[in-house]
Amino acid sequence: MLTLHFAPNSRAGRILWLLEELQLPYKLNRMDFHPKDLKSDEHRSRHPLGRVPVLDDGDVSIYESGAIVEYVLERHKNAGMKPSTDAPEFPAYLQWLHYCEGMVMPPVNTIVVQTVLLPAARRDETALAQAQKLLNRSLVPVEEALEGKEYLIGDFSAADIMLGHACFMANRLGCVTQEMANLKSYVARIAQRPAFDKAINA
Ligand SMILES: N[C@@H](CCC(=O)N[C@@H](CS)C(=O)NCC(=O)O)C(=O)O
Repeated sequence: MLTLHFAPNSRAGRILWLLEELQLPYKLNRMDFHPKDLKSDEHRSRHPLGRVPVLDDGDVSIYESGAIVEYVLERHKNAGMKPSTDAPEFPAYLQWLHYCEGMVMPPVNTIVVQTVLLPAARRDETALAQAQKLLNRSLVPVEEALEGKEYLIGDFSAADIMLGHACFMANRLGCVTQEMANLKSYVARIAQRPAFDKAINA
């Protein structure tokens, strides 16, 4: 049985969304997004930095959301959510899967720190403005890639689980502008998927 160590409003939602899309059975260890849970000895024994998501699968315990996505697709089920390595969409699939943590999430993290996590007195307007600018720039290629497509590589794939979730978060932070019309409708399309809805509201 798969066990997902989860906290709300976090990247753990990606894995919950994936498990729901694949209709795999799982147990959810729902923690609060709070140091009392995430930095406990018990959770640090699963993730040295006390972060989520972590997935347990029998003797296997794995962290890093992108790695967990690939692990589940390879070891359990992919239901067409990953193109085969010789498919023309495969390079774009890999690119967008990794673009999420590589390019989009670093400025998202800074924005969350500077607007939500830090007390007002310790916030840095310059760092916030830089991150907003960087996020906006990082989203431009995504906006362009979505032209004429419903999802990143055409059909829904695990690249959408990663980058689509990041785009949803960016939109929630007010960083997807009205001019980014493809991204706006992409985020709305994702939000309508029942599996996403279940994951985001867990
Ligand atoms: N690159 C990692 C990032 C994991 C991460 O930073 N998770 C955040 C939630 S989105 C977390 O657990 N933060 C708790 C903390 O920093 O104390 C992944 O994709 O899994």
